[in-house]
Amino acid sequence: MTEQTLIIVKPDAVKRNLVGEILSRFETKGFCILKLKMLNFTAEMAEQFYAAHNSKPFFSELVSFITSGKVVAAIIEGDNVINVTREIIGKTNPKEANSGTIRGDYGIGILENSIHASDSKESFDKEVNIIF
Ligand code: FUP
Repeated sequence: MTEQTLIIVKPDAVKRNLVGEILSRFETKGFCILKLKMLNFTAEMAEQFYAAHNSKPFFSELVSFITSGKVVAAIIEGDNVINVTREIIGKTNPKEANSGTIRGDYGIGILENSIHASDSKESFDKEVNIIF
């Protein structure tokens, strides 16, 4: 089924000039980049975006990190793109993510893990309204 997902290349990866390398993985997989933009998260956007984590001990670090530099957001379209993208990015913690996944190859730590991707259609609908 053709669907859409949202990815965000996070500040650690933008700072290391990995935007092209990361986006190319989605094009190589046959997915289409429908929308693309570079932006800075405000604290308000970050708090909304990560609202599901607002009671977690790492929440303030997460907001500080995502607002710490430019990010690149893209809407990606294709068959089963939500689940396939979660496989392409790998596990949340880069130390547990397989080699060949984006987080496995480029992630620095659980916070600076290079990329975000929506984990469901419901998350996509919420996230896309914050970013685009
Ligand atoms: P994911 O969907 O893989 O991005 O993972 P989560 O929604 O569980 O976490 C969102 C972000 O919170 C992660 F990208 C990094 C951060 N996080 C931490 O900093 N520490 C944790 O223990 C878990 C998540």
